[in-house]
Amino acid sequence: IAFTSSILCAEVDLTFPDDFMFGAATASYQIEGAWNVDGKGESIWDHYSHNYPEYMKENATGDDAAKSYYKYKEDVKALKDMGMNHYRFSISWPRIFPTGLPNNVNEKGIKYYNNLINELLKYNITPVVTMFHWDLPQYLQNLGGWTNEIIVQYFEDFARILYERYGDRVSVKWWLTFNEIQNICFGTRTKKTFAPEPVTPGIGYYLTGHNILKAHARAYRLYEKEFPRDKQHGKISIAKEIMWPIALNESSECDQAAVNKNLLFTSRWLLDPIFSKQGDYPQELKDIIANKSKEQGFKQSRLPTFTPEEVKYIRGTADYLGLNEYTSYLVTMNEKKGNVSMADDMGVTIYISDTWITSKNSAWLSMNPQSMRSVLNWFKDNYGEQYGVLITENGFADGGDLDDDMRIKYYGTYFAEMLKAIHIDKVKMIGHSAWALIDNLEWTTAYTSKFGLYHVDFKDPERKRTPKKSSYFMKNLTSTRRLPE
Ligand code: BGP
Repeated sequence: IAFTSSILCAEVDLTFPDDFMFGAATASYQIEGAWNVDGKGESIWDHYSHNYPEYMKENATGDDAAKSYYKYKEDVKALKDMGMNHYRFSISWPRIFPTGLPNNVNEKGIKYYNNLINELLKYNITPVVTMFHWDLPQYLQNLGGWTNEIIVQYFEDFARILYERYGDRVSVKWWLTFNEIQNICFGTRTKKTFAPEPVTPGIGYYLTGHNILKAHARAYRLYEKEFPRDKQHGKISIAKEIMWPIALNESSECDQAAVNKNLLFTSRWLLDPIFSKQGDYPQELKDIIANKSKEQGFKQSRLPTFTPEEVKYIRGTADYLGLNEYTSYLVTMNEKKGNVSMADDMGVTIYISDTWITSKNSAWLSMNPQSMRSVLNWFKDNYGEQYGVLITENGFADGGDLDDDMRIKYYGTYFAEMLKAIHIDKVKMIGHSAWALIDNLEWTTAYTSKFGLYHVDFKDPERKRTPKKSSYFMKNLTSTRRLPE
């Protein structure tokens, strides 16, 4: 196995702590298929791929995807064969409530995830359950989706049924309310690559984040109130994506400021209300958006406000941090005026360096292992060391080869940086979930980029799964609990 961790790890203990959890991740729309089977309702991704095929890469759909709805036992077997001890998967809201409204539970949908959870528990694999990984019921989108506050109530109702039906088994104790909040807000961007269809930029974007923060807090508080922890022992968080910004010119103060501004608009915006001591949006963010709004002739800021009660209600609603950490980008200041958009509010331009190893199969992904250690330290320095971190996603895209040496190199170097964070920087780490367990529909690139530890033959009606070389790397890691020299 081509591997370079020895160089990077010379100064660090290569052993993982005993309680470090190894696992892999997927999401419902990306793997399940069976889009209209057994009473499942239409999701925004079904709607989008069926109605705007030209916006999907190669006109793809997730109608069948990797057929995990039928093949989940094989997915669990893959986890078992790699010695993984957790599986991060998501629940399709329209499979549970076909319209998203809480008055019509689809028992067949409930049963599918019950079967999956039971299969995992059979092999002692801990479920890490994401409640929402982007496949919103279209019916709720017709009400305005995340921009309509009524959805906060419906999300709470959805969370309740999940706690009721799946939280009973003691092992279902890791919950994530939302996957990548910022990306959900971007779903409302004007670029036609992402469901749902665009809503007003610079307004819908902030409104989406605002309502999601409220919905997240509702699900957290509901659990506290109705599902006493002495019975369910659960831990709840969100999965936040953070791409690590690096100053284009390290010695330029202006570029350093761009780093902070980028973090403010991409991460602190959504993390501060939950994780900071004072709660609420950062003052700096409020000021920037208020000023821009005023210049643009708005009577009030485009950033919605929380009441003091809401600040208190949202603050502290996480028991750990779920972190999707893939890569870095270079940033430089770019003050623009005029446009009502988050990009212009932020005023930072993003580049990928041509000296980095990039993935040919992804527009945004480069191999930047130091981003892992940087993000982990940034989080600890900003929000305190009490929060353990579960890497909820991390992985590399290629064209799907079984000999996936680049993926092995990626994981090796990222794990090395994670070990530095654990042993040298004393970051509290819970574990790591590789994206992805199997090849799947990757949103904007559909079936043209592959992240799986297992290959899926999408031409085969049976969707044959085959372990890639990286799956053996993982197997070695889980059995030795040590990075190879
Ligand atoms: C994250 C998503 C995953 C997964 C991954 C790979 O943003 O949470 O669902 O898709 O990125 O990215 P992409 O599919 O854009 O290549």
